[in-house]
Amino acid sequence: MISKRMEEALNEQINKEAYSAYMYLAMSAYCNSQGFLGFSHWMRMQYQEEVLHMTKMYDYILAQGGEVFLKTIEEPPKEYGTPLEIFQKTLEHEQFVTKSIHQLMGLAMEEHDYATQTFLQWYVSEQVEEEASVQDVLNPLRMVGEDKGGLMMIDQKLGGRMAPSIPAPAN
Ligand code: OFO
Repeated sequence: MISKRMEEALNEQINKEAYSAYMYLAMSAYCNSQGFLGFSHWMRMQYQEEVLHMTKMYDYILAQGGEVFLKTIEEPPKEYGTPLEIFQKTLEHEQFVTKSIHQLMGLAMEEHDYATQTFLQWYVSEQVEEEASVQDVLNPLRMVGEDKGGLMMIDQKLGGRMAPSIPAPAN
C-alpha cells in the first residue's frame, strides 16, 4: 500500500518518463532528418528504454493497489542543433530526471515507505547508468568537434546500440 501523496508523486514521475520517451523519439526523428542514422538509432533505443521506465512505475503503482493517472505529455521541441548540442541537452535532461528520482526517494524515506524505497533503488542506480552512457557519447563528441570524419565514425558506432531488455517485475 502507498500513500495518496506517494501515488501522486509516482504518477508525476510516469509523466516525466513519458516526456523523456517522447523527447528522445523527437530527437531520433531530428537526427534522421540530418542524415545521422546512428545517432537516430541510439535515440530510438533510448526512447524504448524510457517506455520501460514508465511501465515499470505503472506496474508498481498497480501492484501497490494505487491508481494510475496518465496526464498530458508536453510537446517536445523539433530542432536540437548539432550532435554535441543534442547530447548536452540529453545530459541536462537526465540530470533533471535524477533529481526527480532523488526527491521521490526523499519522500519515501520521510514516509517510512520501505517498499517504495526498495523499488526506487533500481531507478537511483539506473540514473547513474543513464548519465554515464550519455557521457560516453559526449566525450568523443567534444574530442572530434566539427570534424566530419570523426562525427561519421561516432554515428556508425552508435548505430550498434542494442535494444534495452525488459526490466525485472516491479519490486
Ligand atoms: Fe528514465 O531515465 Fe532517462 O529520462
